[in-house]
Amino acid sequence: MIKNPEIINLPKIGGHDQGYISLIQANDLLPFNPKRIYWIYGVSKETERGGHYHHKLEQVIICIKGKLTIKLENNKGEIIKFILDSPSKALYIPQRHWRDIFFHENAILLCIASENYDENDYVRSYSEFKNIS
Ligand code: T46
Repeated sequence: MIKNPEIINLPKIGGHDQGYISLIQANDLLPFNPKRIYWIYGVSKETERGGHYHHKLEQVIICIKGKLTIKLENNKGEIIKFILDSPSKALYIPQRHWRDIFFHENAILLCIASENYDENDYVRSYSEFKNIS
């Protein structure tokens, strides 16, 4: 089972002319039981979102369209950058990572989340995040 941030290569079924199906099944590639799915779209050209940390939430993120650059920082101050530029790739984000998400033009982000929305799970101040590290 995955524990660290990691790109997951998803199945890609189909072909050049008919197109493709990619998928994630709960007991297969998904390292948690999903409770919430949301998607982010209509983000202006070259915009950054995120800028927070979650105590408990785990996520799998897929870039359905376009390209995302995702920068993660863990409690030890280690920073890793990932590029999602294909709907057949997913990024697993464990708990306790600060994230900055850069949306390149017209990107659409799909998130499968382990918990329902809870503002108390967020740390939105970078200095507060560094203090709990
Ligand atoms: C992450 C990226 C990928 C809700 O009311 N319900 C929800 O389920 C969500 C996700 C958000 N909201 C509200 C809370 C805020 O007032 O929508 C507003 C923006 O939410 P947030 O600051 O979480 O948006 P992002 O795009 O910065 O971050 C979200 C996730 O929270 C985050 O964990 O990795 O999407």
